[in-house]
Amino acid sequence: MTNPVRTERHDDVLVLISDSPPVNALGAAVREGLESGIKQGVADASVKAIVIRCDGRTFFAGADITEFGKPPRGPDLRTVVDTIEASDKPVVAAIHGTALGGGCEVALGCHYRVAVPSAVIGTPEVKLGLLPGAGGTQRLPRIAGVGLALQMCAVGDPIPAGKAAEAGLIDRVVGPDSLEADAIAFAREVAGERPLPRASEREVRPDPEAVAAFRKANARKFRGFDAPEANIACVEKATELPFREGLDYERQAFMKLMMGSQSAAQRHIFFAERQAAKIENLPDGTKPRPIARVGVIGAGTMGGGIAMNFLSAGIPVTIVEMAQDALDRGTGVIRKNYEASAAKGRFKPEQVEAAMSALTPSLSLDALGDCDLIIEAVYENMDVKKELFGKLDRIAKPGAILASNTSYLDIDEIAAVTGRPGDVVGMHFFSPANVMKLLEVVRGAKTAPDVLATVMELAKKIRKVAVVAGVTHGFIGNRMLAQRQIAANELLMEGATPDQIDRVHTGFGMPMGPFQMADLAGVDIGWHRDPTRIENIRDALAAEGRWGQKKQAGFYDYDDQRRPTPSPRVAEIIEDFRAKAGKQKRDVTDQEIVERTLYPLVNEGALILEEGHAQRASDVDVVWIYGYGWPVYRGGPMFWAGTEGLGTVVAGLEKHGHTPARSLKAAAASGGKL
Ligand code: 3H9
Repeated sequence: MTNPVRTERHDDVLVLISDSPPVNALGAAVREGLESGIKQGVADASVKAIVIRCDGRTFFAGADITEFGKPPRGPDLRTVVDTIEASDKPVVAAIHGTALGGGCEVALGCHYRVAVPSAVIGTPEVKLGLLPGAGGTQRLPRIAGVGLALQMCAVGDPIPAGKAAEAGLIDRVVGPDSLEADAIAFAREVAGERPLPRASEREVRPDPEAVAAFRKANARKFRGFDAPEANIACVEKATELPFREGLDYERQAFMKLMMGSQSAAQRHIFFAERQAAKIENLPDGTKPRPIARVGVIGAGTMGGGIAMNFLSAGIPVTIVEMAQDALDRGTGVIRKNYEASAAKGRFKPEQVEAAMSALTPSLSLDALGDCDLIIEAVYENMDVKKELFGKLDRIAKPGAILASNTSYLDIDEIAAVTGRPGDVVGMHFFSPANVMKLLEVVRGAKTAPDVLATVMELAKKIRKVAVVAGVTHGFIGNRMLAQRQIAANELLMEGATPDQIDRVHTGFGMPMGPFQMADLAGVDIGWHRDPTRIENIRDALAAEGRWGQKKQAGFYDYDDQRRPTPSPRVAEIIEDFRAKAGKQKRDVTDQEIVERTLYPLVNEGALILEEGHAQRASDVDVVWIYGYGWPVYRGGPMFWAGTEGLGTVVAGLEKHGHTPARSLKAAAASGGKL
C-alpha cells in the first residue's frame, strides 16, 4: 500500500499532505499515513507545530464509504483522530473544499482549524443512515454548542466557513489562494500556546429545551428514519457523560446503524445516484454541445417549472405561449414562485431580478431560432407534438437539441417527423418541475451520443438527478406506477378502501398513496370527458365532478384547508361497481396490499431492465427515490425487493396471479441480485 500522505518540512512546521483523489476519502492508507505523520512530528524535537492539508479538490470528504461492511484494515478513524488530538504539539487543519464526515472529525481532533472562505464543513453521515462515528457527535457540541451540533449531525447540511468561524469551529478564515502559507504562519503563531485547546477537554451543558424543540421542529422530516434520532441521542450524551463514555456510546450507536438495513439502503442510493450519471455505450471522446440559451414551449405549470430550472442556473430562457394572457399568467407565476423563495430566504431579491431578466417571453416559435436546446411542454397528444416538431425542425438552428417533456409518448415517432432525429431526445421532468429532482432522459433509437451526453451534463448544472430511459410507454417510472395503480383499483373492488390502501403506502414511507396522488394530480387527468361512459370507479368519480383536491372532492372529501376525510359517496360508488361485477367484499390485510401493489411494480422494473429500457437496477431505484418519493431508507424498489428476499417476491407474484419476470426468477433461484 503506497502512502498517500506525504510530509514536507517548512523549518519548524511539519506539513502532512494527503493526496488521495478524487475526494481524499479517509481509506486505510490515508488513515495510516496520517497516524504515522503525526507520530513523526511528535517524535521530532525540531518540529514545533503540525499542519494537515489535502491536495486536489477537497479536504477529506469523509470516511471511505466503499470500506463499510468489509473487514477492517489499518488503524480505525477514531484512533487516528485521538492520536491527532493527543499530540503535544499544536496541530492545525488547513481546510479547502468540503470537510465532511470523518474529514470534519479529523479537523475537530486538530487543536486549531483554518479554512479558505469557499470551504464548507459538515457531518452529513445522517444522509447515509449513519452518525459521525469518530468522535464528531462528542466534539462538535463541545465546540459549537448543542443547537448547531444537532442541526449539523441530525440534519446533515454542511455550513460555510464564515458561519463555522462564527460558531468557533474555524479559528481563522484565510486567503483564498494562500491556504498552506497562512496555515503555516498560523501554526507558528500558536506553536508556544499551552495548554493546547482539545475539544475533548471542554464541557458542554445539557440543554433539554433546545433538544426537545429541535425534535419537535423536525419530527415530520425525520419520520421513518432511524439515524436522526440516533444522532440526537449522541449529542445529548455529550452533555451528560464524560468524553470517553460519550465516545463509547457513539461507537455503539454507529455500529448499530451501520449493520442496519436503512444505512445499507441509503449508501446504495449514494452510489446509485452517481452511477446513474454514467451513460453506457458512449463512444470515447464524445463531447457535449454548448448550451447558452434554452427555449421552452408552453408556459403552464410544467413549462414554467422547467424554465425556472435553467433561469436559476443562470441560463437564459425564451418561453413561448400561444396567447398573451397565458404567457402573462405563466411569467407571473414564475415571478411569484421566485418571490416566495426570496421571502423564505432561499434567494436574494437581486437574484430574483437576475432570473427574471434572463427570461424572454414570446408569442412566436420563431423566437426560438437562437436556442441551443428547445424543450416542448405542451398538451400530451401525439398529433400536436408531431406538428410542433415539424415546425421546430424548420425554425431551430443546426445542432440545436429538440426535447420533448412527454410522460408517455414515443420519442422515436416524434423524432421521425424531423429531418434530424439524432438531435431529438426526451426530457421528462416531474411536477413541480422546479422542485422535483428527477429527470428521465429518454434516449430515442436515433438520439446522437453527444445529444445524450449534453442533456446528462446539463442535468447536473440544473441540479437534477438524471436517469437514462429507453422508449417504452411511461418510460421507467410511470410504466411501473401503472402496475401499482391497476393493483390498487383491483383491491378496491375486493374490499380495501382508498384510505386503507393509502395508509399502507404512507406507512411504508411514501409521501402519499395511489388515491391521494390521484386526488392531487386530478382524477380527470387522462379522462375521456364523456360522463355517460362509465367503465370504472375513476370514470364514475370524474363524471360526478369529483376531480380531486381542486374540487374538494375526489377519492376523498376535502374541507376548506384541503384536509381529507373518507367519502361515503365514494364508498357507495365502489359498492355499486362491486355488486355489478358480482364480487364479494372481503377483508384485505395490509400485508396483502404491500404484496399486491408493490411486487408487480418491482416485476415491471425487472421487465424494463430485461428489455434494456433502463441501464441498471440502481437507476430504477433512483427514479423512484427522486421522482415518486420512495423512502430512501428502503433504497428504491429493486433494492427493497432484495431486502424482502427475491424468492419471497417471486412467490408473492405467483400467489397473486402474476408471471414473474425471467430475470427476477433467475436471480431468486441463484441467490443473486437484480
Ligand atoms: C463517514 O465519514 C463516517 C465517519 O463519521 C465515521 C467513520 C468511523 N467514500 O459526489 P461526487 C466518490 S461517512 C468513497 O461525484 P462531487 C464518489 O462515489 C462519509 N467514495 O463529486 C464518486 O465516485 P465515482 C461522510 C466517495 O464533486 C467520486 O468520489 N461523508 C466518497 O459532486 C466523486 O464524488 C460524506 O457523506 C466517500 N466518502 O461531490 C460525503 N465521497 O467518480 C460524501 C465521494 O466513481 N461525498 N466519493 O462515481 C459527497 O458528498 C460528495 O462526493 C462531495 C463531492 C461533496 C465530497
